[in-house]
Amino acid sequence: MAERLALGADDVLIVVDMQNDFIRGGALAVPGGESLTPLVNRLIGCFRQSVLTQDWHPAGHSSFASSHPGAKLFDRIAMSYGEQVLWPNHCVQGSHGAALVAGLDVTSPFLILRKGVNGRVDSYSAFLEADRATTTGLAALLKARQVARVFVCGLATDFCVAFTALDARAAGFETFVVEDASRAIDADGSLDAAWARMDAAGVTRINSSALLG
Ligand code: VGL
Ligand code: ZN
Repeated sequence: MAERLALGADDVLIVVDMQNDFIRGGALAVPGGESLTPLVNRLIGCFRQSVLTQDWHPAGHSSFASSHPGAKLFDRIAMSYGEQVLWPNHCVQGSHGAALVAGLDVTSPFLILRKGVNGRVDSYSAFLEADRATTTGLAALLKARQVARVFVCGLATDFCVAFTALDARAAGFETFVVEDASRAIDADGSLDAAWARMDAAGVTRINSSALLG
């Protein structure tokens, strides 16, 4: 059995993008996403500090295939900041799809961080936008709150969870991804690639049993 991790005041849970568009019936449904909420709520209950993120794009966002005439869904195109996957329209600010899923514990987390709000730059990560320069301020906020260890779960393992975990690690936090409390899009080998990057960066892969017993 895996080692049990004791949690303390310097630990934070980041729950990534548990939003209607990423579950069954949503614009960019992640397989199994709708089944995660009870487990995620149990995890939130284990942490003294937790943060929710919300993908929050203006209409016509540059990550939407519909914003690029002639482009197809899931094409990869070159943007000023690097490669961008073109997604279906999703998580448009104020829409039902952008709302946090029903039943998610939105009471305990001290922060709901909205990201991807710049119409021209995507932001998978809760820490840095895709230009790799614009910060959301989250690293500084967590450091000011004495956070040492960051645990990440939610949607999707291979995109927003992975980028958030990689940036947490790069910001100097000991970082864990709770695998069974996350679900992946897994297109074109993206899940294997994401785990390879996380392993190489020193992000630790755990299951919720390490936290819940
Ligand atoms: C996400 C693709 C586009 C995610 C967000 O939450 O993983 N993926 N926007
Ligand atoms: Zn998005």
